Amino acid sequence: MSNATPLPLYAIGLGSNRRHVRYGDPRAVLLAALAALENDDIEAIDASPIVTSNPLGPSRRRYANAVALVASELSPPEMLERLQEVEASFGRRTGQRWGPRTLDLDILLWSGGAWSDGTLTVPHPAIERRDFVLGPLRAIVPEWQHPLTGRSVRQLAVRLMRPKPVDRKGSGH
Ligand code: A4P
Ligand code: MG
Repeated sequence: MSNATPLPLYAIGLGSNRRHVRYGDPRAVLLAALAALENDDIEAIDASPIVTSNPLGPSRRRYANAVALVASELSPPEMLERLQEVEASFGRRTGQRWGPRTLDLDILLWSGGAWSDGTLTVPHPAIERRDFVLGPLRAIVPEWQHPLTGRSVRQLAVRLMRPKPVDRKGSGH
């Protein structure tokens, strides 16, 4: 088989703020999820260190987050379906938005560019506001350019960390 055309790449965000009965604490959940992501259609290329942070939103449990770089020919909707299967296999409960979850998998970036179809938006619209996404992303793909703004992950991370001229409290997500 020829490898002339490189496979498209995806950056997948992983988050957990609940123990799993078998795998253990959120860190262990993410390590298990990284392994579960790989299959015939999805090749693992790299994974970031795991970071922990306070929850954004109403949940009170701390999160573990990481980013995986994978290669796959799946389309974004096919990838989303696959991620939702993995979430379900980890006992993800649906219902409460932003509630505690054993495993949350988001498509952050896709080398094919942008995708938007009503149920799926790629790049993930909240990337630029979330240090728990940009930190791990920067550790593995600092030069990846956001297809809509042309800014690299490194630039986005620097922008987010830069002190704001007016530090308004409770400015939302
Ligand atoms: N969807 C649209 N675009 C995407 C995409 N790029 N990747 C749709 C994945 N899904 C996407 O997601 C709801 C629907 O979003 C999906 O069915 C899909 O069609 P969900 O995961 O079921 O719901 P959710 O996660 O509760 O809501 P949402 O808005 O996706 O929340 P987020 O953005 O995932 O944030 N704090 C810390 N510290 N760390 C975290 O990881 N995560 C959240 C949840 C809140 N606070 C957090 C963290
Ligand atoms: Mg999600």
